[in-house]
Amino acid sequence: IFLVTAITLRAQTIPYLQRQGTATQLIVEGKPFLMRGGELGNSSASSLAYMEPIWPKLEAMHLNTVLAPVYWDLIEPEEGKFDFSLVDGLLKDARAHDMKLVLLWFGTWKNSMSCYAPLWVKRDLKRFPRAKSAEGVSQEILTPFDDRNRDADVRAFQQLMRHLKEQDGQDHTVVMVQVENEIGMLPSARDHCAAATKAYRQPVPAELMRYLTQHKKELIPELQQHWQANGGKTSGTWEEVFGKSLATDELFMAWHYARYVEAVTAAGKAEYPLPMYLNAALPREGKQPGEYPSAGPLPHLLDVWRAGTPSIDFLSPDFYNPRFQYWNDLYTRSGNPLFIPEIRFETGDEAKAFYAVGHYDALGFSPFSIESTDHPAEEPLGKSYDVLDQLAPQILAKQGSDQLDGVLLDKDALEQQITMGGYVFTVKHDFTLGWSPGAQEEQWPLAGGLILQTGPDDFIVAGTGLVVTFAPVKGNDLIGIGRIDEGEYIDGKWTPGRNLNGDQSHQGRHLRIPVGDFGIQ
Ligand code: N0T
Repeated sequence: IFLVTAITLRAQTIPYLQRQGTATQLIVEGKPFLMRGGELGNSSASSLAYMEPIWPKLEAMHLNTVLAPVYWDLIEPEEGKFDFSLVDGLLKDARAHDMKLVLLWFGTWKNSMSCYAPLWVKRDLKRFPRAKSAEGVSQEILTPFDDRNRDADVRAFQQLMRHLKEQDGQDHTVVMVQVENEIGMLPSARDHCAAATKAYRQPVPAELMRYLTQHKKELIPELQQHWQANGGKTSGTWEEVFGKSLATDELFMAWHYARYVEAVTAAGKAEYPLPMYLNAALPREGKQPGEYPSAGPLPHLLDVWRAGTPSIDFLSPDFYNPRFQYWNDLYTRSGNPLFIPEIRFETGDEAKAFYAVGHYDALGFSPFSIESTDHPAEEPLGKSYDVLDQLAPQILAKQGSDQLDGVLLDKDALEQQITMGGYVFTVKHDFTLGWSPGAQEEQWPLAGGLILQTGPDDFIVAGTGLVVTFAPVKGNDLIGIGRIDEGEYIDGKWTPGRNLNGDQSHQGRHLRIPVGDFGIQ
């Protein structure tokens, strides 16, 4: 009886984050959960009928998680009168298709703007004041420098989380919540409304100064430099402590956005404490604050957001520019777990998914506008997700350890080495084999995969477009291939297909998963 009770209680715990070695994992129903996700186009979830033909597509691509917006204007059409029919419909349909949901709170800010604020907010410029540009022009952006804006969002988000607890507190269909969407100030680095300028002339808040002082040794270098370049003062106005610059404007703005978001998040978590995170639009190179959506949860502001939003669990990048490794490296500093809530849905995602999960221990991966394909069964992403689905128990068991790693290869980065279990694995792009059919092509698809150690001399290689050779860590002893089997995990059980030898292993020289194949060996 005790055992049964313990299991029942365990199954009823709300999803939460848990450290495993150097990784952070999402625990759902007591077990780690790898999100094979996709984000819906912004307006799709506003109609359950529109969603109907989408669900089978998501299933065909082997998703287990859908990122779907909840729209403030639609759930609170009149102040204080809530309509959760869309949310309830989404919960019901997600359950029917065996999908988990990550809900995106399109509240005060959506890609900088306040387009999802209800009409009763939009219309009342007096009660709900807007941010202003440096030229004093009002923007369709609710200013974070007014408690009435914040409190309106707080009340709505609170109701949403209370409703989720009531409707989903047992089922746990919703596993995480994103608070707001791509917060960022435009077209100036900071808000210039009167309240903002007043706040700007105040001393830097003690909470931020305390955080910076206490974490002085492990601050991200960009912030450290910005602070130290001006003498590293521990009190004074924003200009006294950080100097007068666009970067200081941005830092100031980030702090105030963060405080607003913290109030919203904390109020929501007090109702129903699901893991909550923020996402950011990544700036293009060479842009100054104000020219890109500024002051959002960007890597150079990581510590400011950490200090300002203790209730937020992690910060996440949205990928619409090509520097995948660069931004992931920046986002995984000082223990920030990686989750990719958005990435342009395009060729190459199928390789990046393996890399994110294997190399960065990502919580999940989620291309944007996931329903936009007409051929879901042929999508390469779906083939990766199928492999990740089969391997999830093994991957999740190894995340955070040195028995799992990932690779990402293209024409500019043809090979990568991984040291694991006393061996060096050299992983090359399949097209580096001159006889590979695509080797002569101008464009090479991305190749990617992961390696996982299952025993002293046993490894799993999974992915697409890879050729792997083996060497000892030291010396020049001969390291050979004992045996290679391809196969599948069916209901968690390894089911071998061919034994790969002869030409398939280049007479024992390498392991290969050709471009176009998605395999487990
Ligand atoms: C994303 C999506 C959606 C180098 C864009 C990306 C989504 C939002 N914003 O379709 O609107 O809701 O989070 C902004 C990145 C701009 C492209 C930069 C090109």
